[in-house]
Amino acid sequence: MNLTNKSRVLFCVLSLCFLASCVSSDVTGLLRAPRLSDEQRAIYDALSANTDGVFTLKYPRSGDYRSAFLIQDIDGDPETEALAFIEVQGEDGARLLTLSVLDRDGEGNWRNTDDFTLGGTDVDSVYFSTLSGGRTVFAVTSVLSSDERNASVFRYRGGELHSLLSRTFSYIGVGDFFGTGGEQLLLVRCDSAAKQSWAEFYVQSGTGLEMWANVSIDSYADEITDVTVGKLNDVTTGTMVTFRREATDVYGTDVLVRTDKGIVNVCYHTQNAALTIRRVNNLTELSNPLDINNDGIIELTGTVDFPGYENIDPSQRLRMTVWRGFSMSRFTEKYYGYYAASQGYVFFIPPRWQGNVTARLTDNGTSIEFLKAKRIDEANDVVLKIIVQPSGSPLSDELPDDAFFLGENKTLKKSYYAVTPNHKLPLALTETELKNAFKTLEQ
Ligand SMILES: [Ca+2]
Ligand SMILES: [Ca+2]
Repeated sequence: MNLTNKSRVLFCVLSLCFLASCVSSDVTGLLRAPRLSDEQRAIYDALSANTDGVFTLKYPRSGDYRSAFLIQDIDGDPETEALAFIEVQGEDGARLLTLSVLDRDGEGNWRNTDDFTLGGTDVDSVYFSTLSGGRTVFAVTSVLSSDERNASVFRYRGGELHSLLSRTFSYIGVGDFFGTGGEQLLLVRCDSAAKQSWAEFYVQSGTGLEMWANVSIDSYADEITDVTVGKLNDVTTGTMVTFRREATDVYGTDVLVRTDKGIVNVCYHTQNAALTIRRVNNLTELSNPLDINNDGIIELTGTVDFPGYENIDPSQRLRMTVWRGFSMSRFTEKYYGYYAASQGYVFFIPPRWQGNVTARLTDNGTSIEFLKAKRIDEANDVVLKIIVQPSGSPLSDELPDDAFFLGENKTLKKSYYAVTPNHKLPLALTETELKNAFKTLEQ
């Protein structure tokens, strides 16, 4: 979005916030509103003329476009058109969520040209894209119920709206998902009853939309929680779809890449699937695919128990995150670590600790102690404690004088200190090892 459009949208939001409060009370007063531009007033009048003045503005709940009026060029002619989201009363008294398109006539006056009844009660979000075609198409998503949304995709040509697609979905996105240079529309759809999920990619064709690729997603996925697009290695851009399995605390990520056989899910029904499973609980946070070492390549994540937790109830197990790279259809381990997104940092387990050191949370979960493996209850074997302090506050009395400053997360205003109770323990880390292992996660 360029600055001009941004200011337009902002203006619409400001104006329409005002409009919304007046729409059912005093239209005459509204027309005298000094903040209403001539264009805004003309569009509002055209909408009123088409609905006998009985309508309610509906604001998209999320996304980049939050106004009930969107002024955009949607057909490729030099002029802008207006999309309006309103609720009107149908003949049987039902409330109809309606997309109304307004355009200028030959004399430059705004008038309604077409309407479309969207399913559902509220507009969720709006997307504009050329979808690898010459001209803009747009998608409007609407809320059908608390857990169901519908996407409608349109093209506007010759003064008419053409509906190209209408489908329920779990996730919608528009972007260049595989580094091909053109944009696709992605709908991920989960049918948990049938235990089937799909990632459907659409592009524009001469007559409408065509499905560019359709890939199966994990059979147990029932909610899409994250979609990350990025480089998996020097030659591959992939789309990583993170899902929750059947409302449990188990999450996984399917990795979609473009091959000479088309778009392929390298995790589906392969051994790779288990490597992206994350089991989260009150002690273990969910880690999404991320470029954890800032080299431009995304790392995929999985979880494993810290040593010694194997026989403890799963809800009480502290788990390590494993970061893996992807190349030649295989995942390879890169790092193990304690991922503390809410505290704003990650601590990578040094290689000589692996299998030899476990961990436990202390101080209401804000601090972590690392200690010799299989001795979770032995306080004397703590080789490192990481303490989180609010930045800028006087240091806690509990922080020893020799605490080592690890870093600061300026976004979260937190500072991190390493305390090594016994430097003589063979597993104690040097300052260099500490610096290499610690990383803040700036938002
Ligand atoms: Ca136009
Ligand atoms: Ca990386």
